[in-house]
Amino acid sequence: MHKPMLIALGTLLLAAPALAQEKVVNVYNWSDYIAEDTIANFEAETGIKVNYDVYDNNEIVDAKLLAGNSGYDIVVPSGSFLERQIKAGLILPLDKSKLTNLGNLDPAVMATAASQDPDNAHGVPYMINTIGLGYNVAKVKAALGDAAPLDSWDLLFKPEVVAKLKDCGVAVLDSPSEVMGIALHYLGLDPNSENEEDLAKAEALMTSIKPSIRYFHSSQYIDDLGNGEICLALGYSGDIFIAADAAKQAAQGNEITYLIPKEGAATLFDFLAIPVDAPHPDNALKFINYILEPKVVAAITNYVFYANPNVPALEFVNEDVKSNPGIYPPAETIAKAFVMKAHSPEFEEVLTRTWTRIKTGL
Ligand code: N2P
Repeated sequence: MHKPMLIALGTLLLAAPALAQEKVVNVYNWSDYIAEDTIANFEAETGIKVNYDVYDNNEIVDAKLLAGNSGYDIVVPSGSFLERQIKAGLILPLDKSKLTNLGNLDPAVMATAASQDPDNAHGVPYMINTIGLGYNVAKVKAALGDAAPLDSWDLLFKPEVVAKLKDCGVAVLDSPSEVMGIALHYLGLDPNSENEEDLAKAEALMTSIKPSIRYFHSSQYIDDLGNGEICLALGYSGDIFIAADAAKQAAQGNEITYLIPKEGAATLFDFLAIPVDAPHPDNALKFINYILEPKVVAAITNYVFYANPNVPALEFVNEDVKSNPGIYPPAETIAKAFVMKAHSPEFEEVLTRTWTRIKTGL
């Protein structure tokens, strides 16, 4: 063979894998939502390098997907957001022939998920959350005495109650659709209402407790609750358990409890999904299939305290996690819980303006 041909062949061989698919996957996930070694284990097993970025708010991902060319191969939207993203053509249908572990998922969960992702065509349920209240037992009892409504959303939504917690610190998720949905539910209204009068009532409720809220943020409360900086947070179930665990490890006398209020909590699934313009969709499928392995997802649940819908994974979930009703809620809690639905893009805009008013007071 002549030398130039050899060079040409070499170039071709080098270029071929890059064209087929670079050994890279770009993952955009919630913060504190994976085990410490998941990524390293996946890289070692597949030789695919993971670029891993995190966020703590659905709206951020939504905006990136809408803008297009996010560069991400995997995103993890909550069901209500995924529902709208699918309708907007932003999510790639799954090539299920590549997802050999899909049968591990609980058929009941898949049936529920299909209400947001028709035919389960676009998303793989990853973790199940409730949204409730986390509180510092001693601090809240000291501030409120025996009258503390320790089983109810009143802890946050009654202005005269939450005012007594202002000094020990109150935090609320910076998540307009979820928090306003919960406020509507507390008022006895439809949490998914798009009626502007309903929204005005929820806004009035939020404004009435606003003077007692130290900040709106969707991940800062984990550390702050854990180290006693704040005493009450409206937050995601697993994050509050992470705070509780950290408080226990630190042994500084802070005991954190997670409360699913008796009036009912919001419950949701986050889904692994592939953006329609993902640069490495085949690697994304490999990543999803890896997460669907029972031991892999069980290790994540054990680390971040969110329940997963993978049936054979259950035997690898630690006993104290499995038996914790805040992580794997009993049927009666699920029955009282409510699910967020997708909002119309028009209502999202109204909601965003309302939320800004609540936060800034303007
Ligand atoms: C993880 C955040 C939980 C996912 N820190 C929110 N749906």
